Amino acid sequence: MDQPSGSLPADVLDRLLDIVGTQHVLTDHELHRGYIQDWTGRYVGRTPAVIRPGDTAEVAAVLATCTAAGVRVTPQGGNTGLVGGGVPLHGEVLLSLRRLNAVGNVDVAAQQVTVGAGVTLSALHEVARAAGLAFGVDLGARASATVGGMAATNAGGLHLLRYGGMREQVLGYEAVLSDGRVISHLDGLLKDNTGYDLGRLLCGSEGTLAVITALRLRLVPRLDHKVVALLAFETIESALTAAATLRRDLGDVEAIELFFHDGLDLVTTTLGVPRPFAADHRVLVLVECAARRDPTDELAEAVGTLDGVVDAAVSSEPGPMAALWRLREGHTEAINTLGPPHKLDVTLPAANLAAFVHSVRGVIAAVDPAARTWLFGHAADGNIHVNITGVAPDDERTDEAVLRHVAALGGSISAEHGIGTAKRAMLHLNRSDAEIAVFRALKGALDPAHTLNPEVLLPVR
Ligand code: FAD
Ligand code: 2HG
Ligand code: ZN
Repeated sequence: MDQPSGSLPADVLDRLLDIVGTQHVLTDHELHRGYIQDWTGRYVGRTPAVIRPGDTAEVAAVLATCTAAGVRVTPQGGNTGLVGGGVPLHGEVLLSLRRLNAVGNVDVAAQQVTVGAGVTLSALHEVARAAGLAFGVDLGARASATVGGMAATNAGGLHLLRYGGMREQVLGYEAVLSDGRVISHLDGLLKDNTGYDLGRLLCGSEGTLAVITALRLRLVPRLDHKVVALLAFETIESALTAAATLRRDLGDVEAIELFFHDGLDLVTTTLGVPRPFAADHRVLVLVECAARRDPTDELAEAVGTLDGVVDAAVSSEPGPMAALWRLREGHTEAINTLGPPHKLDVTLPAANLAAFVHSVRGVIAAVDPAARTWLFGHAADGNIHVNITGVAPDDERTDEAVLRHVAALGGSISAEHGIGTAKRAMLHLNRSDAEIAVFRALKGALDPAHTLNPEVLLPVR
C-alpha cells in the first residue's frame, strides 16, 4: 500500500531534522534522483525525504520516530541492488546508510574487521589489502555497493565458489529494530553457540527485519599471484564440462565465469573493448586462479587436459587480466545501454544447466518475439543471469515465464540478487506455504508495525 509521498507530518519532519541535522534531511525532490531510481532505470520511486543518519544512535532515533508515526521506511546502501528492493516504490522515507562508513582496525590475528554498514566494497578491499589480507566477496558494483546492502541481499559475486557469499563472511552484527532498539553481537568469536544466529538471519532479509548498522567480517589470506584465462568453446556442454573439471582439478580457482558470443559482441562494440579472439566463438569461460605462488603453470596444464577448447587467452599481467575481466563484468553496463533491462538471476541444478541455456531463449520468444535475451553468469555455481531487453518495464510476462521454467527444472528464482519487489509474487515457486508463514512470523516478531520495506520479499496476501 502506498503512503503519501508529498510531505511528512510537520512534527515528524521536525523530529527527524533534530535527530540528523538539517543538511542530512533532503526534502527537495531535485536532490532525490540518485536515491529513488535504481541502477537499471527500471524502478523509479518517490519519497517525502531522504534521511542520512551519521551513526547508530541516529538510525535508532529515526526508526523509533517513523514507527511511532506510522511512516514506512526503505533502507538503502549503495543503491546497486537489481530487484527493486532499495528504492522507495511506495512513497517510503528513504533511509540512506552511506554515512555509516567507519572502519575499525583490522584484527590481523583473528583475520577480522568491524566496519560500518555504509562502507563500500572497494573501501573494504583496500583496508584488508593494506593489512596483508583480503575480503572474500567481490562483485562488479564494488565502487558503490555497501557491506550493509551486500549482507541484506546476501550477495554472492565472483568468488563464491572459493569463499562463499556474504552470509559466510558475517561473524557478528549490529542492527536497529524498527522500534529503535539496537541489537548487537560484534565479538566475532568463531565458536559461539549462544542461541539463534541473528546476524545470519539478517543476511538475505533485504531490509525487511532490521537496519544493519555494522558488521564483523571474516577476512582471508591475500593471494598476490593471479592468472586469468579466457577459454572459447563451440558448445555449452563442453564449456560446462570444462568448468566442472577445472573446479575439481585446480586448487586455487577463484572464479569461473560464463558468457556468450552475442554478449561479447555487445560489450566490445558498446564499451569499445578489444575483441579477445580473431574468430567468433559461441561460448566463453573466464577462469581466475589466485595463489601464494604463480599458478600459471598449474592452470595451463589443467587447460591442456580439457576437451573442446577452440581458443584461449591467458595472462598474469594486471592490464591484460583486467581487460579479460572487462569482457565479463562489462555485460551489465553494456546491456543497460539498450534501455531498462528485465533482470533475472537464477540457479539451475548442474544436470539441467545446459538444457536451460538451450531452452530459455525460446521460452522468452514464445511470450514476446520482440524481446532480446542475454545470458551470462557464474558457471561453477549454476548461476545464470537472464537479462531481457526490448520489453516495457512493467510488462512481467517474460519474467514470469522464465521463473516458472526455472522452477520446473528444479532451480532457484534468485541466486544472489534477492527477491525485492521484482519477484515477490513468484516466491511461492521456491518456498512452501509453511515456509512463507514462518517468514511472515519472523517479520511480525522483528518489525510488528511493518515499518521496514513492507512491500519487499514477502508476497502480497
Ligand atoms: P542497495 O541496493 O542499497 O540495497 C539492496 C537491498 O538491501 C534493499 O532491499 C535495501 O533495502 C537493503 N539494505 C541496504 N542497506 C541495508 C542496511 N544497512 N540494512 C538493512 N537493509 C539494507 N550482486 C551479487 O550478488 N553478485 C554480483 O556479482 C553482482 N554484481 C553486480 C554488478 C553490477 C554492475 C551491479 C549494478 C550490481 C551487481 N550486483 C551483484 C547487485 C548489487 O550490487 C548487490 O545486490 C549488492 O549487495 C547491493 O548492495 P547496495 O549497498 O547497493 O544495496
Ligand atoms: C553479475 O554477475 C551481476 O555481473 C549482475 O550479478 C548481473 O546484470 C546482471 O544481471
Ligand atoms: Zn552475478
